[in-house]
Amino acid sequence: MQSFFILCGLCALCGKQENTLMMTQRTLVLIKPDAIQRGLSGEIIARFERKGLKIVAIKMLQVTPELAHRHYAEHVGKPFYPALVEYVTGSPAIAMVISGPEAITVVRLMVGPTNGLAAPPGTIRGDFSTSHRLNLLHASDSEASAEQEIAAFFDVSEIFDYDLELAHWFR
Ligand code: FUP
Repeated sequence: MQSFFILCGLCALCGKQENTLMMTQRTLVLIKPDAIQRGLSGEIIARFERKGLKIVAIKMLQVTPELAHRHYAEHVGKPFYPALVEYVTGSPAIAMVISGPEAITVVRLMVGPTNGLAAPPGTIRGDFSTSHRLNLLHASDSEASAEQEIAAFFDVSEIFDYDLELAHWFR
């Protein structure tokens, strides 16, 4: 089997090449209105920070119906769609770009399955949601959607490129 030699995002810090398939990725996380109304945004952000992931962009915003429509385009026409848009546009949300090794997969694993009732304990939805719709947050599910969603929520000038000083204690 052919293996690829890929440099991880930390090579500039540690000065070594990592013989690993680990890829530094960026993903969009949207802390949705129910999480903010329930006072869970700090808990959610802290989980990503404690994991060793890096927040490279963060802001509060009111999701407009247009942005909701674009973000949930694949669900237009489904029975739950009107309630979904009403929920996500009904109160402010917090958008973040999170960076780290395999961040798209890692963040999705931390978030858990869509339905809070089915999400295992230890995941954010599993620990705090009992709802299919009010499931606290969104996280990109692929590289293509991460790229598209980051561009939809953030201008490039709002995304920061910096070194996490403690990175060598995480990997
Ligand atoms: P996820 O990727 O886990 O956020 O979930 P989906 O993209 O499948 O669904 C997007 C949102 O639609 C969910 F966050 C909640 C809502 N939804 C419902 O309200 N009911 C459903 O049956 C499925 C999804």
